[in-house]
Amino acid sequence: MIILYDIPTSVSESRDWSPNVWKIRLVLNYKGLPHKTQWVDYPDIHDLCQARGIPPGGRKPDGSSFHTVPIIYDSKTLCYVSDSLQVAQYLESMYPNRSLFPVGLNAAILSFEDLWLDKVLRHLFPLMILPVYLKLPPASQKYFRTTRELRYKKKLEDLAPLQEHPRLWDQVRRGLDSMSRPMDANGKEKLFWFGNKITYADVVMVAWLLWVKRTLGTETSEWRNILSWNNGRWGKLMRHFEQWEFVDNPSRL
Ligand SMILES: N[C@@H](CCC(=O)N[C@@H](CS)C(=O)NCC(=O)O)C(=O)O
Repeated sequence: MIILYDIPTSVSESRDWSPNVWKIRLVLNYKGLPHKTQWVDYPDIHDLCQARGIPPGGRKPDGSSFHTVPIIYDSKTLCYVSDSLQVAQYLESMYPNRSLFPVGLNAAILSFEDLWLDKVLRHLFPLMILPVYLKLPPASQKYFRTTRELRYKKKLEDLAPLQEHPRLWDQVRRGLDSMSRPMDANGKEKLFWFGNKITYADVVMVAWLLWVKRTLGTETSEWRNILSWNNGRWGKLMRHFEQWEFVDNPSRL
């Protein structure tokens, strides 16, 4: 059995939201690997890792490291693994069925997240930080506000003032345009980054889009817009991945 550590929201019926954890949940679900989520609040991640000797998964701009989820514990190997890419590669090497890192594509897949970060994520961050904060339980909220306000040198409420939203969402739209263009070159009807074959690059895109979906909600105009952009490309991708969008077992969304 595999344990997947994740940070909960305060909403008991939909606790999952963390994009980095969703990458691994999607990999586990895609590969059909049984697992169970263990919830841990932000301020407790450090102690958990210290106690179990789990290496840090995050790096601050000053170069120092910090502990992060996702973390998995695999009872088959008695191993803890942290950092989403390392976990994904570990799962690929231990459980190679339904490969997400096809031979010959490793370099392209490993560098994919930097591209996605540059084109899309950096525009999404300011828009998402406050909505994420509002969903967290009090202990995580306090930690999140302190660490993020230190990182961004702004109050969370000032990261994306309402009057700036149209401009910021337009940047997100243009970022997604620039990801859609190379995908269109594979063929407009092809759903995945490498055309017909699902890889970890698609998992990365879907996990970050799930972050938006689960944080803002499916009824928001922002989410509906994303689904419709680029001739519905993102909507089609998300619909395809719905079969792996569950927490722990397929009956729990
Ligand atoms: N490089 C790490 C980054 C993971 C990460 O930043 N996780 C966030 C949750 S989405 C976290 O645990 N942050 C802990 C903190 O901010 O103290 C990965 O890809 O797994």
